[in-house]
Amino acid sequence: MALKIWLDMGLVDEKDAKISVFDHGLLYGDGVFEGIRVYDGRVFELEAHIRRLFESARAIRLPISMTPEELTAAVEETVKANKVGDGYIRLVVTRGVGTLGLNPFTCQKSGLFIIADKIQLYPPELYEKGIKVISATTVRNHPLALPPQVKSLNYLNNILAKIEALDSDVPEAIMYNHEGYVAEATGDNVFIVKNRVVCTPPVEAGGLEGVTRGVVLRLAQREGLEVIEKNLTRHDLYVGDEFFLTGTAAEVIGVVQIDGRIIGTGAVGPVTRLLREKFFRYARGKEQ
Ligand code: PXG
Repeated sequence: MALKIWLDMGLVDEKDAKISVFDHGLLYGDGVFEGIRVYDGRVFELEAHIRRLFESARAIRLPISMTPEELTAAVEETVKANKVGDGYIRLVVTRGVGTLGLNPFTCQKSGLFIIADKIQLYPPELYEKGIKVISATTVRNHPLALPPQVKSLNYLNNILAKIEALDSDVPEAIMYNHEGYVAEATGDNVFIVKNRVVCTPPVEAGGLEGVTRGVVLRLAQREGLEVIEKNLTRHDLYVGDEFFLTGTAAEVIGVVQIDGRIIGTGAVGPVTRLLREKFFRYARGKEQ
């Protein structure tokens, strides 16, 4: 079924949802976005995603043509118009149409579109068995270059690491920062469990402040687990009892091997399973 797309001011048919080849979002990757889940027709953590979008935009001096309240209503309307039950929203703000040349101020008006569609799920056995990952040689962007907290349209840094993963026949790569500490995966945040303590790198290590990460940290605390944010080395990943990734696309997924080293017993661990289960109950509104 053809989708209804929110384009700038309102909903249009998918066939009419077109943007200019002069949009700097396309010409320079100049823009910001959010990827958001819908569970049972309810938009997951919309407030957190809208807040992060506005912060990303502020950081790159990109004005958004709507208020956070108006944008929230536009997202809800797009979800309703497409009758999305379980799905995925892509909310994109581009610098807009300008002249050739990278001066962003030639763009008179930022562009905005919202896609609400079905989600392509990973095969269930991947979650059961866990995934293998590698350490990428591509270093995560330096925070004084393009801060990884900005969810920008320029994903080449992550894509180069993803290519390394795919070349090694694994689905994900772990990215390290310029100091050698774990930053994040290409589209997910990193967690380990060691002696029942749940550890994740602080945002300053060079990762996106993931919405899923935030939810999982809260759920882990609620379960009475000790939770700490601290710098992790590659060695820490190798010798953790459990290892998992969190993100809008992957949700909570166990990692059972990295760079040929088996993690823990080689199976998805009990804390990962517990947090995954709690995450779903929370996402589907079965637990507050
Ligand atoms: N790090 C990076 C670099 C990301 O892009 C995350 C961490 C996890 O953040 P959230 O807020 O999702 O828990 C992301 C999220 C896609 C897609 O289409 C990518 C993301 C989210 C949704 C869809 O590839 N990245």
